Amino acid sequence: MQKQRRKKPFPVHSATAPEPSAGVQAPTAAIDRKWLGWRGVGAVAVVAAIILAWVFAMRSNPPPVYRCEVLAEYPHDANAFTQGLEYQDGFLYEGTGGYGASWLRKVELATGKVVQQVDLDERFFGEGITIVGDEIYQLTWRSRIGFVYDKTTFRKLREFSYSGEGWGLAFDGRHFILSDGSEVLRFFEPRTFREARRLQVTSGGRRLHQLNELEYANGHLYANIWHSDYIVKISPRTGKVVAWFDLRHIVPAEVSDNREAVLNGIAHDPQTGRFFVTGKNWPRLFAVNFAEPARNEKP
Ligand SMILES: [Ca+2]
Repeated sequence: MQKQRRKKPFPVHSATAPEPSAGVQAPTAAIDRKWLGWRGVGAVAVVAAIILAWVFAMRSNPPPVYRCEVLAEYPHDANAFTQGLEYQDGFLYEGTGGYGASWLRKVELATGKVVQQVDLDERFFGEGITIVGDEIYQLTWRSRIGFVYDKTTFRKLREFSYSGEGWGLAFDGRHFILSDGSEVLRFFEPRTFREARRLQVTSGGRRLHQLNELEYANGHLYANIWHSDYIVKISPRTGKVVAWFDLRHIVPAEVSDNREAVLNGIAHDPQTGRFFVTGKNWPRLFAVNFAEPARNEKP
């Protein structure tokens, strides 16, 4: 609940303050009071103007929207309910969701061939994944348990726990970053998984809810928004969305009647600068360019 702020009164003379005993005010005292009164009104006007300017600045200047450029298309398993996506050295690492349909996979980019897979127990609904060194981290939706795997062997090394729901997961070189469907991203210490800070994400001054799969690249966070065909680019320092990327043109016709087959999954290839994106149960995966063109295309 938002606390209601009480306005602090300006330090002018109180109406109930005792009057001078002489009955007739000295002229200088009257001028002082009048002057202080005008000064109070002026101060209120200045404060009001500052607040209005701040509100206007927060509400205005929505971030630019860019149409995303498609560089290539690749096959994607339409049975994969994609919740986490990463890329390294020609291979995609994908975590999927669904009870009895959650797994972690290593997939050859060019062919879509699965080269390694570990299935989650059917009690768990898999969520976001991220790679840190030789390890892969995977969240679960509501079980508050995450799994750590050896990246080479896919052997489960250990588990970790966290509060709340797990949706998307990324690593910025210092902290894990976790989304949970709200507008708040939580940052966790890598060794202890203790919460280090929270970041509220806003776009044009408004809170942006339903943040889903994440990717950290080049000092920014990229996020899917659940049930949306857009990806946002977020400043991890301020939480402000600095750009929107329109991907409506890549949604496959095959999933148009499936409401849950939404755009989800972002992976960055630092060697080429391209990103890979796909969706839940999509038959295709795309290499795209998130570079911002010189000419802004408004939706
Ligand atoms: Ca990702």
